[in-house]
Amino acid sequence: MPAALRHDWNRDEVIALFDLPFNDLLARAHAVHAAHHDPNAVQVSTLLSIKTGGCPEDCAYCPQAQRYQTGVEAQKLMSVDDVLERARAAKAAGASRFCMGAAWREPKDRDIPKVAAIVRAVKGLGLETCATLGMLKAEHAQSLKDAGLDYYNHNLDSAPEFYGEIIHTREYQDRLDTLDHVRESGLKTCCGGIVGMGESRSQRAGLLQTLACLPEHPQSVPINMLVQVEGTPLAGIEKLDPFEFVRTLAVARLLMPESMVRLSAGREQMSDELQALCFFAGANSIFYGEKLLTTVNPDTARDRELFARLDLTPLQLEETSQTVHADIVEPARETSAASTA
Ligand code: SAM
Ligand code: DTB
Ligand code: SF4
Repeated sequence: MPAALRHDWNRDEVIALFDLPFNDLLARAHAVHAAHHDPNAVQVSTLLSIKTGGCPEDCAYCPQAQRYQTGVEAQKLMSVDDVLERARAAKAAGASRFCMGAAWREPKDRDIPKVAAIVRAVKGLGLETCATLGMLKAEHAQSLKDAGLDYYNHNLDSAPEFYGEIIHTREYQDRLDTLDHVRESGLKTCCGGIVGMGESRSQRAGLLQTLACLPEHPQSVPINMLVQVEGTPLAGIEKLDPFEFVRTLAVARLLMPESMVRLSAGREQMSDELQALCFFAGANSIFYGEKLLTTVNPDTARDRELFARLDLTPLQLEETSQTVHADIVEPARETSAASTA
């Protein structure tokens, strides 16, 4: 029988999980994964940057911060029609959730009705909706919920004691406050972080410990491998051992058994074999589509083939199960059959 969810992890307990022999950790994580989820189903979201670049914040990893010379051009908020066109394409390609990102510190009052109109239109296509717009006030969270938003993404990004080395323009507590507003409005929470920013194992444990000790486990937990972008302060930093990334996913699965754990940014730089290990360790969600916000994601043909080779199927939304996963399975099986014939 699945164990009760815990919210009282201490740091040493989480570090002890990281310190398990790799195979023992993966075996335990996979057992918990299979007890709570179909281990052959992966939730598929498509990401769109609806307002790109020009951000006043100083997040050391981010290509959209105005102060870094990364070549990302600042753009205005996209129109409802332009977003809808991209959402229709994402749905046709097999995504069940459409995630919209804006390079804002926080939305202004005047932005909320515009984003609400976008959310309403995308929701009308029968897609789940997610937005990530920066810090959020309680009344803004409520307006977005009323417009049909399902999830709000706001990451803790790192352990509390490492955060100050990465971001100076807002506090860890600001993030926790936004998460309170999101949860209290009835929105589902998507919250995770980034690894490979020069943090220690104890600090990776600290990120996961903080996530698991929130009043509710986030329904969706994106674990991003830092995508190093030229011009950002973190470009050129020593790369994290990929097996340590797998350990991070496995520990996330053990701490938050019912959450969807997303193998998030960084897949373009990963081998198929590494991604397969991530799915075994408990990852059951990805971003699908050739772009994340500003950086490259694996092309859809590669992902379709990977799903076919690993016998993975996209998790379907119950109410739209007949329509949402049109392309992602069938063409891949043909590709795979052709390549193994
Ligand atoms: N501006 C909003 C905010 O920061 O809350 C929303 C968009 S922001 C780009 C969303 C998340 O993307 C960040 O919290 C971070 O976790 C992730 N991210 C940004 N740049 C990244 C990178 N180079 N590699 C991995 N993850 C990244
Ligand atoms: C999340 O945790 N990762 C996504 C999504 N939430 C918004 C963003 C990844 C961004 C990677 C860098 C870029 O493409 O700009
Ligand atoms: Fe701005 Fe978000 Fe990038 Fe930070 S992560 S610089 S807040 S867009």
